[in-house]
Amino acid sequence: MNKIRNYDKAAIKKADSDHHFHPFTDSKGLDNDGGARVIVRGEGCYLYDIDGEKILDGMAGLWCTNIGYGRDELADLAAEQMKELAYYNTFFKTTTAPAALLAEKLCSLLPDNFNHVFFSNSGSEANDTNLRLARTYWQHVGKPSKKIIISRTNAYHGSTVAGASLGGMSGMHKQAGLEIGGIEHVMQPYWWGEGGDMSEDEFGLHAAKEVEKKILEVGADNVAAFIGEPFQGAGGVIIPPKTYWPEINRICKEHDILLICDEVIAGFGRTGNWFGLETFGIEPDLMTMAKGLSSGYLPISATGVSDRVWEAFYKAGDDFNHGYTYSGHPVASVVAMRNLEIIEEEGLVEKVKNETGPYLAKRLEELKDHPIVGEVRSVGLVCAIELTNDKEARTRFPNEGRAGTVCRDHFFKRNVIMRACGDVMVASPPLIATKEEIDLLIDTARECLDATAKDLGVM
Ligand code: PXG
Repeated sequence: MNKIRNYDKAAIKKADSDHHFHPFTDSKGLDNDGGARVIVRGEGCYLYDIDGEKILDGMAGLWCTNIGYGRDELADLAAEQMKELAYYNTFFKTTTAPAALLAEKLCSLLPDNFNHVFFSNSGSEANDTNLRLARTYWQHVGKPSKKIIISRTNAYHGSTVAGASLGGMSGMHKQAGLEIGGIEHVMQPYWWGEGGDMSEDEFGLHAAKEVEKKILEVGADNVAAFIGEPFQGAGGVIIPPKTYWPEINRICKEHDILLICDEVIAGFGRTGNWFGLETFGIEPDLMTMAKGLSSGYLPISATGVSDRVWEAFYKAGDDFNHGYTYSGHPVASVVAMRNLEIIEEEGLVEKVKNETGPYLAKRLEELKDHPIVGEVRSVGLVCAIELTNDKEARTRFPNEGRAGTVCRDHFFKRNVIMRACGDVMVASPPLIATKEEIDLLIDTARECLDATAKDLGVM
C-alpha cells in the first residue's frame, strides 16, 4: 500500500470551499451539501477518501482509468523520464523519443489506413484539432466550401469552445452562447428515448437518414465532416441500433464527407475491442483518442489521421498551423506507451470481450424487471439503466433529472460510484474489474433502485 500523506482534513475542505471553482458544479449547492468529498488514494478499482472510506469506482474516474489505480511502475517511469528530459516540444523540426515511439505504437493498433497521429492534451483539444484538420483538408483538395461539421444533439465532444459547439449538450450551448459557425446538429440514435413506435432497426436507419437529410439541406459541397461517438457516453450510454453506423458509413462515402469517430470513451478496450469502430463497424477518416490512452495517469490525447487526410496535407507542402505547447509531451507519452503495453500484457481487451463484458450484461438483465427500470443496456464494460415512471410508455418521472440525482446519492452513501446522466444511471468501471466487483456494482444498484423507488413513492 502506498503511503498516504497526513492531510489536515479541515484545512483541505476549507481551501476547496474557499478557492476551488469546480467544473460542471453548482458551487452553492456543493457548499450546502457539505463540500466536496476529498479522494486521497486509489488502488485497483477502489478509491479511498480522507475519512478512510473505501469506494468502488464504477466510473473509472471520468471514464478513463482503464488499467485501474495505483500502478507504481507508471509513476517510476514518469520520474525516470522527468529526470532525463522533463519537457521538449515537437514543433520546429524536433521530436522526442517517447513521442515518436508512442505514435508508432498507436498506429499499430489503429485500422490499416491510419498511419499518423497528432498529439494534444485532452479530448476537447483533439476535437479542436479534428475540426481544423477537416476544414483544412478540404482546402487542400480544392473544395474550400466544404466547412460544415454535422454532429448530434446530446453528443459530448468536449468543453473547449469548439468541443462544446461540436457537442450537442443543450445546457452548455445555452450558457455560453456557443455560436461558432458551421456546426449543425441532427437527432441522436436514442431508441428508448426517441424511437416511438419504430423497431430499433428501423429507428437506427431513420436516425442515420437525418444526417443525409441535413447534408442535402445544406448541400454536400458545404459539408466537411460528420462527427459521432460510437456510443454516446456522457449523453447516457446511448448505444445505437446496429443499423445506424453502416448507414452512416454509406452516407458519408456517397456524399464525400469525412467521418470523425470520437473514441475518447469507447477507445482502449471499453467495448471489448481496442476501438469502438471495430465493435460498431465504423469506417472513419479521423479518430479522437484520449482518456484510456494513458488511463488518466497523465493528460494526453491524439487524433488518428487516415492516409487519405495525411496525403492531402503532405502533398500541400504547407505548415499545418496548429499545435499545443505540450503536444507529444515526453512524460505523458512514456506513461501512455506503458499503459498500452499493460492493456496488452494483461489481455484486458479480451477479458472485457469474453468474460467481464458478458458477465456485466447478464447481471444487468436481472434489473430489467425492477418497477422503475425502463431499459438496461451495455456494450463491453459500460452500461446504462433507464429510470422510468412507465415502462410501456417509456416516460420520465416529473422534474426530469431528479430521479437520477436521488439514485446517484444512494450510490454515494453506499460508497459505490455510479453516475447519473439525467435519469439514466451509467457505469463504466476500470477494465481490470473482476466479477466480484461487478457483483458489488449490480447488487448495490438493486438496493439503490429500491431506495429510489421508495423515495419517489413507487414502492
Ligand atoms: N469526447 C468524448 C466522447 C468525451 O466523452 C471529450 C471528448 C472531451 O475530453 P476532455 O479530455 O477534454 O474532457 C469527452 C470527455 C461526464 C464527462 O460527465 C464526460 C467527459 C468529460 C467530463 C465529464 O460524463 N468526456
